[in-house]
Amino acid sequence: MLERIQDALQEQQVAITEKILASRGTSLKEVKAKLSTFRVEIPSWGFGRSGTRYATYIDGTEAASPREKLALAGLCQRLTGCTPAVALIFPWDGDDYDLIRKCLKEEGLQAGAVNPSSFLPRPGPLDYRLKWGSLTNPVPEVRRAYIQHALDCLGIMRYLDSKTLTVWLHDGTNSPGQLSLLEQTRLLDEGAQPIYDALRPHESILIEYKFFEPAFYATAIADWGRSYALCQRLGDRARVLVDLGHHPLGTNVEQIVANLQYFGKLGGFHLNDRKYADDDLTTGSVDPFQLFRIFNVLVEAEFRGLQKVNNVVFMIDESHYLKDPLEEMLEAVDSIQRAYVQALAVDRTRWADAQKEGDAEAGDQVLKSAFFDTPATTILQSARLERGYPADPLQEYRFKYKASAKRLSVA
Ligand SMILES: [Mn+2]
Repeated sequence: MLERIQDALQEQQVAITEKILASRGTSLKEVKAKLSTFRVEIPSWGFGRSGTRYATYIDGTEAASPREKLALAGLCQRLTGCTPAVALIFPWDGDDYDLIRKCLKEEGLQAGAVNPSSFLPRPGPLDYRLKWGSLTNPVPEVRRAYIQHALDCLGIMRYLDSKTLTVWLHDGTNSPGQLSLLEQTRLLDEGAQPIYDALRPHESILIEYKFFEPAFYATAIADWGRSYALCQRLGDRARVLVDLGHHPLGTNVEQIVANLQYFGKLGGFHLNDRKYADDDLTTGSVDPFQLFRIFNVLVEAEFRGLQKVNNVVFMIDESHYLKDPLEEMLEAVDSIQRAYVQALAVDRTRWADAQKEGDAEAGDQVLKSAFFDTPATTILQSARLERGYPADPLQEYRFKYKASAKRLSVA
């Protein structure tokens, strides 16, 4: 009896949803079709335990080896059907590339973007001297060694069937006298060139920017302008990576996204949320409306024929010292899909009319209505069930898998 009432209620909800979407110029079928091809990469580093600046609180349940991390990534994909690729970082993910390839295959996953790390000291020329940077290091031997590391990562990328190299440099200075700003700019442009030149036609490089940390005076790639200039100089296959937390507070991130798309230089995202600086909090946990505004630009860019949403690389980049890493990942995926659904439900005709009339109030009502009044939960649950995935992946994990999570993480 109860089940029948629930089914009837669900049917009613779906019928209302159909009506709402129709009134906005789209349909449930169309939104579900978009959702079914939408992909988010999850990072191997997102399954370890992150720390604060003061300590890392290991409780023994976190995944440590690549095998353990990829097992959780596999579970994430089985629960969401939306995360088939895993972004990797070297040398953090070790040097057993055969094992990584084997584990990816066993879990039904693909390799996502490959990240060379510029910041981890290791034996050889990339030792403690990395504290002066990688490509902008004053020591030529260190610069050459970092370029070689990036080229080695291109080799790993090909071995794992990935097509994207993602570069973030920790380079920067901590005081005005440390390095000439003109020299820093020259070293960056010159150092990045041989890495770009080694790319094959179907491969691309995404260049991430961040305005401070670990350097506190002048970061080598501090903002989207510097990343854009570098990509422009390198060539077509170099594009900008936007990490949502890497901006000064108050920055209009969706406007940066729009500009990059207009100029054909948006490569992808590192998705997370923040309150103060590069906080790496769960995507959509602090400001879901910003996430919606960004997706609104992405959907509009596709609508205008500028760039398809599926040609943007979406990667989660969060750290967590409190939440269960997989729960956090599932929460993030849900928030990202939700923002996409809300953006798909923006009434494009009504919004365009409001803009032509100069009616800011009507325009805002169109966006607010898409954000607040779209039955996103019904849409997401119905789309997931239709594809054979749990309606609520986070609850499914908490109540069906969590008891065995420890076993999974030490398998
Ligand atoms: Mn990032």
